[in-house]
Amino acid sequence: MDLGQSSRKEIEKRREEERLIKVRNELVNYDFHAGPRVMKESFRGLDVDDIDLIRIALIGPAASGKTSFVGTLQRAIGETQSSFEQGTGREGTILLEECYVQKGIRLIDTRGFLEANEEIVDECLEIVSGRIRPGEEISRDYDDNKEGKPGNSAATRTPSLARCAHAVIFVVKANDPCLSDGKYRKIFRAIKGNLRQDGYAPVTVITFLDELKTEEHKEEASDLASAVTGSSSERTYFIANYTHENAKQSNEVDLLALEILDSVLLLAEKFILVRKQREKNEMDREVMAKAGAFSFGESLEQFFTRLKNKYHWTDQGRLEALRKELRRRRITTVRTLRAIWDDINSELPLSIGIKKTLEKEFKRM
Ligand SMILES: Nc1nc2c(ncn2[C@@H]2O[C@H](COP(=O)(O)OP(=O)(O)OP(=O)(O)O)[C@@H](O)[C@H]2O)c(=O)[nH]1
Ligand SMILES: [Mg+2]
Repeated sequence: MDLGQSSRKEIEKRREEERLIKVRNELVNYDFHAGPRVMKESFRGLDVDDIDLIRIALIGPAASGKTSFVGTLQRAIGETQSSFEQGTGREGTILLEECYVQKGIRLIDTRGFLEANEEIVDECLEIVSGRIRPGEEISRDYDDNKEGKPGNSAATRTPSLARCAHAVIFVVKANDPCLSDGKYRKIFRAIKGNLRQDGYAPVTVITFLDELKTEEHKEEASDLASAVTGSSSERTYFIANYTHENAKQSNEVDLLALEILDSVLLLAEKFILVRKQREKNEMDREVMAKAGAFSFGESLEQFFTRLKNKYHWTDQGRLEALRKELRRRRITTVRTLRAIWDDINSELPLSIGIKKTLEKEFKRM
């Protein structure tokens, strides 16, 4: 290595260290109420006092590295590691565990799935919605009794937004043969479809990065994982977890783990925003219905009618498809649509003209 190369490496190393210190500092001091990642004004008029913790659920096949990822994140942020891998050859996590990351953030570590069946979809939804509580066993008695359902007694409780997960991470192992044989594709699609309706936008974390030796292997793993979990490449991350065998501190690992946490926090906040807005709309509607009055403020329907007249939109089919999709996602106000526009617009049936017009109108607001 010549001198130029070695000093370039030094500079890169220093930059990485500086970035790590900055990101770690921001995350250690993260406080949803005092300084959320989204603009604080977005929450104006919404009561979020009940959200005491941001909860992030980890979901994925058995032995994909969920518990190890919790431990990795705890180490990366500078906390004492309380989560440890269970070792290979036997099933690891069985009880649902809420793991400390920092004062306002918890990771929910779950029981990995061994097979792909419909009950797993229900189980994931029960966990995410908070109907299975930390410390409870993730019961799979339907394995013995096909009539049984997961969650049993817990299914009758309806937890509040403060109790449920606010973001979801799918954890898959790079080079897992089950990713390429299609076993999990249907199950992830079903879970994701249900989660999306509830307002979640899951990300994917691919573990075992240390076993991907070349960029091509990495790309291949990313494509495979995306095809299975349905997460786009921007929402797919890699990590080489700390394990008993690989326990040496690494700035690169710490930085990767913290950057994942950072982007997931933003999604969690957007989820809270959308759900709180929905709750408020429902409450407003109830009040209005009782008072027998029309709604004040502009609903999405009124907004579209106004724009249709203003811009002389003629493509009724496209507009109707867009309205239908927004109704399906239960987005009913202009404010909500505007807040999550950047995240969802690529998934909406939009013509270039409608997209441009909407963005122009959002800018004006
Ligand atoms: N090389 C390598 N090994 C890993 C990585 N992540 C996890 N492991 C190993 O994979 C095995 C399973 O890890 P766990 O963290 O227990 O997996 P899990 O998803 O929590 O498993 P369940 O709780 O059974 O669903 C352990 O032997 C870990 O040491 C990684 O990034 N690289
Ligand atoms: Mg585990």
